[in-house]
Amino acid sequence: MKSYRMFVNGEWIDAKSKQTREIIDPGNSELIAKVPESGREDIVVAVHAARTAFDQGPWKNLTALERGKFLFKISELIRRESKRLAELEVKNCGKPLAEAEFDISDAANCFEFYGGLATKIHGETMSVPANSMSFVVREPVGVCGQIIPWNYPLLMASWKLAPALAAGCTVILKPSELTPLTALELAELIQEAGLPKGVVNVVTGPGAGAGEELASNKLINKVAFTGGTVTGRKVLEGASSNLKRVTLELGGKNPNIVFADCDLEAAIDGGLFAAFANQGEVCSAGSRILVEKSLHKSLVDGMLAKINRIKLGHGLLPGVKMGPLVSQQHLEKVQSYIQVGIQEGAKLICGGKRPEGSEFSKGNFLMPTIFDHVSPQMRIAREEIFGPVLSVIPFSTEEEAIQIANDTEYGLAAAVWSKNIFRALRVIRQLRAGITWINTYHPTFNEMPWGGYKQSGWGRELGLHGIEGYLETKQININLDEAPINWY
Ligand code: TXE
Repeated sequence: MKSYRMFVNGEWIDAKSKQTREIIDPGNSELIAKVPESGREDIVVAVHAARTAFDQGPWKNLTALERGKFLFKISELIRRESKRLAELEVKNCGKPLAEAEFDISDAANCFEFYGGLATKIHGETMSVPANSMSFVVREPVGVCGQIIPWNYPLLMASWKLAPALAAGCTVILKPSELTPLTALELAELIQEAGLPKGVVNVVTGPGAGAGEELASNKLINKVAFTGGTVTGRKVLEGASSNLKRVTLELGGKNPNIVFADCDLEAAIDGGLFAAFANQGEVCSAGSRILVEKSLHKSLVDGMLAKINRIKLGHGLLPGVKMGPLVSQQHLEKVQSYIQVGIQEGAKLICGGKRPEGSEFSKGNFLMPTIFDHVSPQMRIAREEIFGPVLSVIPFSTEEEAIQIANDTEYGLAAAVWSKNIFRALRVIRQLRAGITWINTYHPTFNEMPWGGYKQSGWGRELGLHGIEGYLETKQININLDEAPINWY
């Protein structure tokens, strides 16, 4: 058991209240760490540090190349520590080791991508009258509050920090109170990389108090949030205090549309991976499979034949493909949705309960669950469950598939399986979602924008788009005539 402190203004400190929170391994209920439980007053201290570092510090005045080199260094240190970070991620949030290894490597890539992008932030010039010059410069938006969730702790920290730092911003990052450990380890690496004090501050604490202060504090210029849609709305309300810039990456109820002319084996595989990777605790999870009626039975039978290959267990055990849910409370929420599905009359065809065996008794395990014959109006087809629960919804025509797919308040991700490229692209163009796939599910790249339509959020992370949210735009007009204009 390790006792952590939090990283503020280049120093490691406790919460003012001295309160701590116990961090539990969701796979065996063991106490793995204690972290400071900060409140509003601790956020205020961190905000002052970030404000001073932005207003007076050297960070924003470094050349882009110098900032970029810091990001390359952070990337290198993440790679050096990748084994330890991956194992810690598994212990803290439950995911299988292979998935955590992927996340850590992706986090390193993210810092590298934005390290390179730092030197490619350019302004504009325009054609103007001969007696003037006019151009546009991009400047860092300022002090950023960043609030992240528990499903991809280090990766989400990286998606938030890397573009902000590349742009020249300073940051107060708050990881989820459930999964703060790899963010604190990252802060140590950032310290080792030698960033000036106050540029990155990592504060641990709950949404109530600490998170609310980050959203509403008037010295903060921008808040970036990933989490549930209900919380996103509260962050937005808080941000209205000073009309700070806001980006939101929220939930999804993503349609994975399977046409009869697809490669069936690939769709079976892709359907399971879409729904059950990371225990289904993924905003972009393919939690609704829409299947053409003529393929319905074959797809369902195929998934049932393969589902036992999803080996459950503690994420550090060899061969495990699905770990525990992040917390007892979250497990109960997902279980309650299974009861809702049964009551609504959907047909539970596998899972729906906790696995048997003493090795599972102390963790928040839940079997991968599939409901068949789900109607689009059922709650399990409309609400984000954020666990290993898949709804199968049959459809008859392409038009009906599109209609069902778009009949949701969310618009994060969507996929189409078909060998007919005309149909696949035609359907994709009709879907109201920000991240889409054809004949695959989940792969995404640091170079590509991530974010949703409708209530799945505001703005985009990653890629060239991802840095936009951390930049202001200033026009500079220069008069080349020395004489007064004599307007009056
Ligand atoms: O997330 P929250 P929770 C969805 C998923 C899940 C539901 C609730 O459906 O079941 O959200 O999960 C901080 N002001 N997603 O409760 O509350 C909190 O401390 C400011 C989707 O764990 O959204 C944490 O750091 N901050 C999702 C972060 O917000 C507040 C990932 C996320 O917590 C706050 C996770 C407040 N009032 C859950 N309240 C995705 N899109 O990937 C909480 N927080």
